Amino acid sequence: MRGEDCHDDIAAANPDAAEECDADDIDHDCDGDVNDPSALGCVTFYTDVDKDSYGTTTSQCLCEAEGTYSSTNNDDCDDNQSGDQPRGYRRRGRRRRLQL
Ligand SMILES: [Ca+2]
Ligand SMILES: [Ca+2]
Ligand SMILES: [Ca+2]
Ligand SMILES: [Ca+2]
Repeated sequence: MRGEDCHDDIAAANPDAAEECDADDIDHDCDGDVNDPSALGCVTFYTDVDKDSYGTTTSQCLCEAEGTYSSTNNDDCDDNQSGDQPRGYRRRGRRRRLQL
């Protein structure tokens, strides 16, 4: 089943066309999604959950950074969201003895 032409004024956009990355957010293949993953001209982005600009090996080819797919490298060896090192222990305030 063929979809209808979503951009009748743009010859490069029709249900048989391949999605292309473009600055004008044209839905080239008429699937309702502009600049789909793996579109022509896409760039590989890696997930960077802790936002230190170093990504992991989880990747998608996208037209632009999207969500956690924001890094162009996969150099992060530790991409945990909390940048803090785990504390060994927490000092507790002294408990007051309750006299009964
Ligand atoms: Ca068209
Ligand atoms: Ca599309
Ligand atoms: Ca497009
Ligand atoms: Ca990271």
